[in-house]
Amino acid sequence: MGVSKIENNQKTYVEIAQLAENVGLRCCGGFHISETLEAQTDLPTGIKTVILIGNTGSAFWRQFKKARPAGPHPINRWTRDNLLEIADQLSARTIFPFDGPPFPPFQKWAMWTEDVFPSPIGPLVHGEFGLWHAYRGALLFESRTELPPRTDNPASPCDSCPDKPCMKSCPVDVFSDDPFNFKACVGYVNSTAGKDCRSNGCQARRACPVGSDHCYEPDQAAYHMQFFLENVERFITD
Ligand code: B12
Repeated sequence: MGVSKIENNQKTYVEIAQLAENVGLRCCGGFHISETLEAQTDLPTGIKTVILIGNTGSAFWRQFKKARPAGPHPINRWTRDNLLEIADQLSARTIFPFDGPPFPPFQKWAMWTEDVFPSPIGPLVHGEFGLWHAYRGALLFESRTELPPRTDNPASPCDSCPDKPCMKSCPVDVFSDDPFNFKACVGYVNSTAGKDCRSNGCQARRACPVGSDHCYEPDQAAYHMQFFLENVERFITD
C-alpha cells in the first residue's frame, strides 16, 4: 500500500514542540488553512497546517551563543539551519520572518495562532512572556496536525494596565507618533545618552510589567539593538 512521505513523518504537536525545545525554541501554536483563510494568505497551495516557531526570554540565546555561525546575520543563519533540520525530519516546508521585503505577515499569523495582542508600542504582547518573545519561523504541513486549543474570549494584558508605563518611558517619546518615530529612536540610541538602550535594550519595552521575568539578558538585548541600528536604514522610506 502506498504511504506518502508526509504520513510516514507525521508527528504530533507535542513531538514537534519537543524538537523546537531541543534548540531553545518554542512552538507557539498554529492554525489550519480553511478555504476562507487560504484566500487571506500568500501561502503555497496545498498547505493544511501552519505552526509558528518562536523564542521567549533567553533560552534560545544561550544555545545560539554556543554555536554562533561566523559572518553576517548569525541569528538568522542559526535559525535557518536549525529549522531546516527540524522541517526535514517532519517533511515540512519553512518560511522565515526575515525573508523579504516583502516580509511574510508573521504578526498577523501570530494573532491567528495564539493569544497575542498589539501593544501600544508595537510588538505583540503575550500574557505570560509580555514583550519578551519573537517569531523565528513557520513550519508548513500538507497534512492536518491537531493543535492546542485557543482560549475563549482572551483579553490583552494591556487592557488592564491603566498606567501604560511603556508609553511614558522612552526618553525621546518616539511612540507618540504612529508608526513610531524610528529616526528619533535611532538618533537617541546612537548618542552618548543612549548608552542604557544600547547596553540593556529598549527602555519602553523594559518598562512593561508583563512577563518581566523573561526579559532578555543584557548581551542578548545589546545584540538585538545593534542589529536594529545596523539594519533600520533598510526600512526607512520617506
Ligand atoms: C520591518 C520590520 C521592522 C521595521 C519596521 C519598519 C516599518 N516601516 O514598520 C523596524 C526595523 C523599525 C522594526 C523594529 C522593531 N522590530 Co520589527 N520587524 C519587521 C519585520 C521584518 C517585517 C514587518 C512587516 O513589514 N510585515 C509585513 C506586514 C504585512 O505583516 P503583518 O504581520 O500582516 O503586519 C500586521 C501587524 O503589524 C498587525 N498590527 C500591527 N499593529 C497593529 C495594531 C492593531 C490594532 C492591529 C489589530 C494589528 C496590528 O497588522 C498588520 C497587518 O496585518 C517583522 C518580521 C515579520 N516578517 O513580520 C519584524 C517584527 C515585527 N519586529 C519585531 C521586533 C521585536 C522589533 C523591535 C523590538 C526590534 C528588534 N528587532 O528587537 C523593533 C520594535 C519596533 C516597534 N516599537 O514597533 C518582532 C515583533 C515580535 C512581537 N512580539 O510581535 C517581529 C515580528 C520579528 C520577529 N522575529 O519576531 N521592525
